[in-house]
Amino acid sequence: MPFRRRISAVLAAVMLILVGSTPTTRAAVQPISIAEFSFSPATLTITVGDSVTWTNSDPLAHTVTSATNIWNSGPLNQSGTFQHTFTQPGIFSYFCSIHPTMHGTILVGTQTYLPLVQTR
Ligand SMILES: [Cu+2]
Repeated sequence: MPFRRRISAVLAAVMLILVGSTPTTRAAVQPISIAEFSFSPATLTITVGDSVTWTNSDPLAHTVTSATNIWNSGPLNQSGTFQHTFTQPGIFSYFCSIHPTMHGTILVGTQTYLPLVQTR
């Protein structure tokens, strides 16, 4: 029955809003290592408000450069670190500007749809 279906859709939308507004987790700092010419993990899923800290373990410099010019670490020498906080949801690609074959992706989700992103 169409009317009941519409009510269900509205209820589902309200429930999503309630779930999304419940502060069940705090902002976290997530580590990514740069080692042997790769970012590890290469794809990282985080929540809006989380920060990512990259640490270069290689004996030569790398950068963490946003593909859309949102951030750029500049050269990080061995043991150098760079941190960025993600305040908007989205898919953020980055690379090393010294070795452009090095790529990484940060998936920034809200609590509402983060489980969908992680579903295999
Ligand atoms: Cu590099």
